[in-house]
Amino acid sequence: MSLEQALFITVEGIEGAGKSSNIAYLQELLEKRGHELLMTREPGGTELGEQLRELLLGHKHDGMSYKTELLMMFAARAEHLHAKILPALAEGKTVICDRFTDATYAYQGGGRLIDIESIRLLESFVQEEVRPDLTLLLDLPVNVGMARANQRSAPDRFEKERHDFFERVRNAYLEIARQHKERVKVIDASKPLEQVQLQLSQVMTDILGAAE
Ligand code: Z5A
Repeated sequence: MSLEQALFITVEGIEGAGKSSNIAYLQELLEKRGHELLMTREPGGTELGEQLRELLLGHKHDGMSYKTELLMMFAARAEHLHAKILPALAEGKTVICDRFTDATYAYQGGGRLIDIESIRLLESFVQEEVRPDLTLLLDLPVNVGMARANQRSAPDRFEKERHDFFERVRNAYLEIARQHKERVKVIDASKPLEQVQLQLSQVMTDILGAAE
C-alpha cells in the first residue's frame, strides 16, 4: 500500500499528443513511488463503456447527432465512475484515466460547439462533486499532432474532422487550463519524447515531492 495519497489523474490532449506514450511513463513513475494503480480510459473503462466507445468511434453511426454523442459520452462516464473509478479511489488506488470530462468540454464544447452550460449540467448530474485532482494536458500545435496521428491506423469518427475542428478543441483545452491553473498542468508535447517525459516527471515531483 502506498504511503502517498491516492489521486485521480487524467491525461488530455488533441490528436497525436502522445497520451499513450506518456501514460506508460507516468504509470512507471507512480508504481516506483508505491502507488497501486487503476489504468483506464474514456470513453470506455467498463464493458458497457467499451461498447459505447465502439459506437462513438466507429463509422456505423457517422451521422449521429451531436447531442446523442454528448449523452453517450456521459452515459459511459456514469458507468465508469460507478463501476470502476469510485471503487478504486475508495480502495486507496490512484486512478490514471486517459481522457475525462475536459475532453467533453474540448471536443463537444469546443469542437462541436455545444453550449457549455448543457455540458456543465450533465457534469454535475453524473459526477456530483467528483473532479480529477490533477490533469496533465499534453499541448502541441494541431499540424504537429495531425502529422503524428496520420502515421497510424485508419482514422476514427473524430480523427476524420478537419484542422479547424482541432484548433477549436486545442483552444478549449487551453482555456480550461487558464481557468483551472491549480488542477491542470500544461506540458509542451511538441518536444521529443524524452523532453516531454522530463516535464512530466518535474510536474509530479512538484506535486508529490521528491521520491525517497
Ligand atoms: N472524446 C470526446 O469527443 N469526448 C469525450 O468526452 C471523450 C473522448 C472522453 C477517442 O480518444 C476519441 O474520443 C478522441 C476524443 C473523443 N478522438 N480524437 N481525436 P482516444 O484518446 O482513444 O484517441 P486519440 O486521441 O486518437 O488517442 P491515441 O490514439 O491514444 O493518441 P495519443 O495517445 O495521443 O498518441 P500516441 O499514440 O501516444 O502517439 C501518437 C504517435 O506520435 C505515435 O506514433 C507516437 O510514437 C508518436 N509520438 C508520441 N509522442 C511523441 C513525441 N514527443 N515526439 C514524436 N513523436 C511522438
